[in-house]
Amino acid sequence: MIRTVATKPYPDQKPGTSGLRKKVPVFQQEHYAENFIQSIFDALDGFKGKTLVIGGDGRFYNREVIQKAIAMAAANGFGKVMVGQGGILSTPAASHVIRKYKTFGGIILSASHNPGGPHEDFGIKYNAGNGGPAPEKLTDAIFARTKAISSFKIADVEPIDIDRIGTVEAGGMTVEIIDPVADYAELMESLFDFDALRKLFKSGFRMRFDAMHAVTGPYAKEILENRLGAPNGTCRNFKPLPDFGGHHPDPNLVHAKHLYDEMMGPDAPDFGAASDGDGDRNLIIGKGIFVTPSDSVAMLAANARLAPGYKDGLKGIARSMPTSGAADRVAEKLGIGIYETPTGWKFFGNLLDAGMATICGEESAGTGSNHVREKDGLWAVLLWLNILAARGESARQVVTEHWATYGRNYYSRHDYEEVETERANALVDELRAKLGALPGTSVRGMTIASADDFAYHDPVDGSVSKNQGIRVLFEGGSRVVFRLSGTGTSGATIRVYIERYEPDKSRHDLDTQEALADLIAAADDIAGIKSHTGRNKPSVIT
Ligand code: VG1
Ligand code: CO
Repeated sequence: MIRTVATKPYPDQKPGTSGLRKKVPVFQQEHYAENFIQSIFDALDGFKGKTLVIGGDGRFYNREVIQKAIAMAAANGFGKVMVGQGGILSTPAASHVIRKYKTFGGIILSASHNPGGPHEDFGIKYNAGNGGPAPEKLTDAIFARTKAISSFKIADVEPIDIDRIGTVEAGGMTVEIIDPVADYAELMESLFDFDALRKLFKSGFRMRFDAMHAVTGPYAKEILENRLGAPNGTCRNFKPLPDFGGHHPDPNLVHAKHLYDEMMGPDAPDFGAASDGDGDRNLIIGKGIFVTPSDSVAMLAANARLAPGYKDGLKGIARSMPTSGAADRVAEKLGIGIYETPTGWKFFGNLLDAGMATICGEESAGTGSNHVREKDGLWAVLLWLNILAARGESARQVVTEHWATYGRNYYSRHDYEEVETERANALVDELRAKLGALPGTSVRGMTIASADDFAYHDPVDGSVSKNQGIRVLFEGGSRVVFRLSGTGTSGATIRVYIERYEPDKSRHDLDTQEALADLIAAADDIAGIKSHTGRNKPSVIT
């Protein structure tokens, strides 16, 4: 029943910031998905008879690859797989299932915020037994294996009915189809004050949650409407679709503009939120006020004790390097540790496992805590709601009071998408070459204090990750950061992160782009973005 199939390596299966992401037609090449899955198994040790979790964000090609993964898990000796019904498991829910049932690990099929469909994106990532993304050591081993693979193992089994909850046998292995929402909803109930949230909605609090036709729909519907009594219609676009309705399931100000417009409109609900393709990101918009993700991390950390799950306080806060320093000020005030990691959730795992950090966040709309080992969109939304309920205040009040207490970190990210790879590389190479000469020089009247290529020394396992983003720091604490995206599937995406700290309360109501105008101009002077890319404005401004 088990076949060993000869195969040839593909040279391009290097996992990026979060797993392997490619266009669907690339994944549909002969044995492409099988090669990568076998390479994951080959890079692991000791899983014979153990359990593997499998799920995805419901995008096009999800069901096909789930069947392959089940048949390959059986052939490779796993004892059991747990699969989300319909092939659905949000990234945070998968992380929770891995942890709750103490499984060996999990395979999550997702390209997150990237679009889906026959010509759009697909992705595969592996999460380890702690529920977190494979650390770099493992992704390096997987990549090495993909370049040498010559065969894979697969069991000849009939396709499993993944829509029916229950347990079946396949290729000598147990296959359990599980409710994708139940365990996760129960976890949320253990962390947040659901009674207070029910009261909030009962009092007429109005909310809009946009699931963007992605995986969070069933979770949001169950938790917000069924369990918390938010009125029917609170959740929009809640049915996961293989092509996300033709949109990008990316909760930013471009792709969730309808939500932004509604929240800025005359009849805006009290609170608006959205999540991405695989449910790990969050967009937070209060009535008439957008909350920058970097601020959101800081505000959630500052108020976390108001939620039952965090009533004893936080051990520490971790943020990715490009994320603003707003969280640092909170950590300082709370007297707890603050850690600065490279971009990507895999770098938070050790800090969470070691109990050094409780809340982690990224500027890219990712926030999470030690309840799982992934960022978690709905968790962030529920923590915000819990804070609003406990304080009896609006999002605007929470935000403005936070700025008054800590000062405001004006912050924006400019993305230049689908730039020709050679041009993007040239920009980075040139910038790298002149880093040493920048300190002491002046741009637009601002003096550069230091410039480097960020390297991370993991305080837990001592590993070092180099070239994680170029930082240019100015005297007075402002900075610009440049890095190339590791999640795109066509050309290169250049990300420019711009930050300025403003302690003066009377200057907290400026337009963000205006407040950062001199730094934005300086970034172009320093890196020659316009001349290298041939673009005169970014594709996306957050
Ligand atoms: C982006 C974000 C990063 C995030 C990653 C995965 O990576 O910047 O913060 O962890 O996506 O998120 P990059 O390399 O494109 O900048 V998700 O929601 O796409 O799994
Ligand atoms: Co995501």
